[in-house]
Amino acid sequence: DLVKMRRALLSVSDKTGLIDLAKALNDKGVELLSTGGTAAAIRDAGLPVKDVSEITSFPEMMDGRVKTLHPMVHGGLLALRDNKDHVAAMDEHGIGAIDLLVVNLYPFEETVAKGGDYEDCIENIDIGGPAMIRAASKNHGFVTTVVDVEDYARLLEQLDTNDGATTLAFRQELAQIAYARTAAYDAAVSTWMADAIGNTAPRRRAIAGTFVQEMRYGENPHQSASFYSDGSTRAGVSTATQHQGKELSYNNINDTDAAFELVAEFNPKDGPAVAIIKHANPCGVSRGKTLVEAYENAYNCDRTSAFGGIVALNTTLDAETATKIVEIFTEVVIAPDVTDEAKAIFAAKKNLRLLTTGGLPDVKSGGQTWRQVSGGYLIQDRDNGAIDLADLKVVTKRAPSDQEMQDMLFAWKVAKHVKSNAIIYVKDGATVGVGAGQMSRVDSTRIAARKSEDMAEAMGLDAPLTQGSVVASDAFFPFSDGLLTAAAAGATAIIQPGGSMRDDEVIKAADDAGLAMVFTGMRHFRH
Ligand code: 93A
Repeated sequence: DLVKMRRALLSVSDKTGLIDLAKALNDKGVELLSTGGTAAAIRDAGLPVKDVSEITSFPEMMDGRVKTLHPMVHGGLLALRDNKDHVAAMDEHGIGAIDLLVVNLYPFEETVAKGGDYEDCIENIDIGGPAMIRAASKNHGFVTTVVDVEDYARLLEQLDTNDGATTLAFRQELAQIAYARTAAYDAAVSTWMADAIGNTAPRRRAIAGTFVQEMRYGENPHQSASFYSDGSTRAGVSTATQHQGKELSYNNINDTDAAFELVAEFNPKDGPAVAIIKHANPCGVSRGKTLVEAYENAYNCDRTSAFGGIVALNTTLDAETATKIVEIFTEVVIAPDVTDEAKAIFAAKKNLRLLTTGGLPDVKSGGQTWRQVSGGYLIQDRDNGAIDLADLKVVTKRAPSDQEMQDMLFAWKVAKHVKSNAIIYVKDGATVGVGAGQMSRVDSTRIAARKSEDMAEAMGLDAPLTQGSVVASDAFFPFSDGLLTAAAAGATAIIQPGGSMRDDEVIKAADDAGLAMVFTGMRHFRH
């Protein structure tokens, strides 16, 4: 199963490592064929190379749209060398076998990422490259396909150990990698087009991504893991710049994403906001007159859980806030930007990862989210649902005060980012109790209230901060028990979707307890 490399076709947009590879192949006596720009680069380096246009007897034409799409190329890649009809066809038409294909594609993803216009993106859809990659990979019994600069060294190693040949196992592995590349490439094209034409329906979408990095491990050390990009340029953990600290882990990426998407709910024009996340759920979210005040209030919601958390800010990290953050162990801090002073303060904490994103994601933007289940993928629109004052329906005798309204809208935004069943107590623009991920709503209500009691004790307060708070529930209260628990903890107003069979019972309980309650008509399950 060893195939000796005699003739190679090199056609690369990214010329990194090209000359070293061409030199090494030439030294091993491999004949080099190449397309315009690649051939010119090889020739400039003083190495012999034949233009593909010479073997096709056609010039590259139509701005390079047609350069390798020719039987002299595809016959040379696809012919089965052990099939006498194929060999006869090669002889008849003077087609020379191509044993090695080295291609990397027009930089479509990079063009999209750079904000290229429609025409630009279209021109950067590579046609000939994927056609050759798919042909050569199909014929991996005889042909070696390299699509990634990273694999040049491995190819040369193979040739060194096998006297200028590659093994079948190696060619199979490279073919598998090659098809992953063409699949991801076309998926990127389809995803870009869906966005460009405004098709936001989760139908007939390509599910694929481009490999970015391998992680040390997954959720647990016995699981391997990697990160794939879907080509999105959304401000967030996947497009952020890391300034210091170890590489992000699987859990870090997941939690940092949750943290930043949550804090982005709060427009910096309305003041600074901070979210602290543990295990993808917030353990404190707050606004503040200053960023440091927002951080301290978020921290005071649940100091115990904040230890080892992820901190997300909706505005530039300043020195004062940085000084506060480093008082406890924090895994990751993510912010749109950072001041030099804050950076210097963080520099002393080697393990703390600092990420900046240059901006906030648009929480109202569309797009899809998807998750895996056994046997397939579940795809849905991103939960970009939002409500404002006009959407709220007051259902109790007492209408909420302005302050209660403000806090309820704040709590509702947080509820969207808390695993169901989600219960969030908020007072003066800060969460004071978060109940997450419980199977029963009343348990979430109890847990959040109990945690607030613990905090009051730890902080030496007379009463828990849930006294005089408002409560958001991500879905309706099926019974009045949850609502009564919240009232017992001191809540004065409730925001919830409504829509339960027992709404009447729940509304009556609210009225009896003197609570104000509003219905949103919208649910925010998050599982
Ligand atoms: O425009 S294409 O789709 N038409 C082709 O026939 C073709 N053949 C190779 N693009 C084509 N390529 C691509 O050209 C390769 O995939 C590679 O990315 C690029 C190399 O061009 P050059 O050698 O001129 O720099």
